[in-house]
Amino acid sequence: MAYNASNISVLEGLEPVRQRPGMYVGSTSVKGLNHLLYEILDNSVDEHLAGCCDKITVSLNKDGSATVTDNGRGIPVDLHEKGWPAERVIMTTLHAGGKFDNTNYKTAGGLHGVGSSVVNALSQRMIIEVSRDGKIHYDEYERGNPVVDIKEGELLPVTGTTRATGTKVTFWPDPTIFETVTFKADAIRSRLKETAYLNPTLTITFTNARDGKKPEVFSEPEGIAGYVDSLASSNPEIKRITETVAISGCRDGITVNIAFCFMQTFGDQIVSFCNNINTMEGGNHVNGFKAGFAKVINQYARDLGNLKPKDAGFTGNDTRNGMIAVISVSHPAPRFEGQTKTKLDNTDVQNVITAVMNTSLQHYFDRNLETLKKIIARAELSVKTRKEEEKIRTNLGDKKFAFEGNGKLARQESSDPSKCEIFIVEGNSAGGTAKTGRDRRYQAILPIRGKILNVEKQTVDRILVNEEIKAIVAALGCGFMQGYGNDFDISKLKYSKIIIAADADVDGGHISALLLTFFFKFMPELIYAGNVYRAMPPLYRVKPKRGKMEYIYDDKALADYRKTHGNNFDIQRYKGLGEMDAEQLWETTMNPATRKLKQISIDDVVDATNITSILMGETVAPRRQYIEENADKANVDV
Ligand code: 28F
Repeated sequence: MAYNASNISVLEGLEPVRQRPGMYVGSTSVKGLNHLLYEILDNSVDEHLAGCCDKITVSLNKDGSATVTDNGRGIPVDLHEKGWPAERVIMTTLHAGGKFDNTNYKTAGGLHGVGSSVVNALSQRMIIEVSRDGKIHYDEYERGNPVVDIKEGELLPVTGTTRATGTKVTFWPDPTIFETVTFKADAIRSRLKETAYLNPTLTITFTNARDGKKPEVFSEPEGIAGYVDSLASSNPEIKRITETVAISGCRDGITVNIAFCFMQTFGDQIVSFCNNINTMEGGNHVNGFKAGFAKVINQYARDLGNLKPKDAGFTGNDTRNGMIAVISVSHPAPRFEGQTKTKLDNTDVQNVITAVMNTSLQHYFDRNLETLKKIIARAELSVKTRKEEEKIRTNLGDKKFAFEGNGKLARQESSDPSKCEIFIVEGNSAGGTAKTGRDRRYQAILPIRGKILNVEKQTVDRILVNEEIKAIVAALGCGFMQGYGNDFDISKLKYSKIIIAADADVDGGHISALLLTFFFKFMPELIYAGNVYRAMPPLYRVKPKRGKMEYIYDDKALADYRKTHGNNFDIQRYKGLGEMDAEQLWETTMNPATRKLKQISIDDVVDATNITSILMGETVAPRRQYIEENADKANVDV
């Protein structure tokens, strides 16, 4: 079709997206691919937030496309002042800057539809069907270019009549842009579940045509209280202390919903959102909640006599010992800051939170004294444990809270961090082979006793704090948590790459998940700075009758290999790194020229280990649990 002048100007609008997709969807990996779906989903959620939609369906289709439908009002199709249908303008005009280039256009309601033009540009094909005014209006695009032939001033073609209203978008991601066009269904499921918790009157139905299972319905009328309950029941080893408390409030157009409960463990787990966006780096809503909660608990503790006038008050941490909380804020004009644009920067949200604390929370405690007393008792326990820590630190004298190694580290020769790598290898056998196979000029090996992490049902922290963590922290040389004269300082890191080399099996996955959660919880800067990697050892070694031996790294690659080699080749499945000899380990997993490494990003950690185990149960502050149980021994080696 001949594009006239007005099309050209609109067309140019999308060109930057295809030139630099990473600016708009973060990456062209499966994460960026899933992000396309989330952009479309967000538009339907915005229609829900506008109070006009209560059903959304998401389906991954057999032909690789994805379809999202909502029963909202339907994208407007009347002519826009540019002379084109509003839907066409929305789908072909690039709105305020890219999501990932510091200008954040995501808000609740009103601005919806802004992400769909990005999806359009990055899809080899996209079909829009709008049910509105009794008709189904149809539009279609290829790589952002309209293929439905209408002239300026004309309306979209109508392909049917309907009494329903809503929007249906089907898109085929562009394989020339994305490394893969296979959506990651699990990540989508957890996103839909999270969206359902944050929107209690919304029902989301998910169909994955590829797995032939029946549709899954995500509907969480309990809202974030249900979210807290699901987090609380995710670690069966940890018992619940209180029921789930739900409080809320609204002021100056800002709505705050908070739910929390207390568990028999240390540390807190606070998951926070603003306008359905996971504010992973926290922000003023989280800070406001922490400060407000501590103030209320201290006030009650004094009123009830738990704290004498001369006593110091509870610290914020004391009052949140074992807390699980979900904070969901809706804000008309949010500002996201931080390294990954997931920190809420608005200050006006603080006084709304304080108001909620001083009314809704106090009303609850006044009517549920038992719950309040349990929380105060947790705070008192925390103070007692802290005093034990003080005692231990003083009898440690001024000796730094040193993490001495356990003698298992095979150091490299160079002392230039920018060149050095450390392999944290699971299992002593693989550790030995790695020491032999490595390039000792730059590569250090630290074997960790993989199996011990899976030993019966001990909580991880008590195990890790004794052996593995001390050895890892000592080897990295950049300190640990704040406090104990050993503060984390990334500038002291001795390695540019920290490579977790674990088996590709379930145990290996568990080990690397635990190490990732440890790094994420106690040394997140290592992940933000991109220092953490996971070695991706091959799963198979294949040798055709005639032809050279090859390494196969995943089942998809094996399927492809079978397509070209039929079945006439020998195959060896690697169950663990320990099965390789030094030469193979070097070739497949350590040689920078041939190995495969996966650089760990923050969402890998979230995906891989499910936010729950990161901040809860398995990786609570290791020292506290250990000291709490061993405080009576004189020379506790913390
Ligand atoms: C499957 C994806 O995109 N749903 C959408 C609407 C509804 C309206 C709308 C969208 C430009 C910026 C106003 C309808 N009637 N699902 C979707 N549903 N966009 S996207 O308006 C976009 C205009 O805001 C809508 C009255 N007001 C708004």
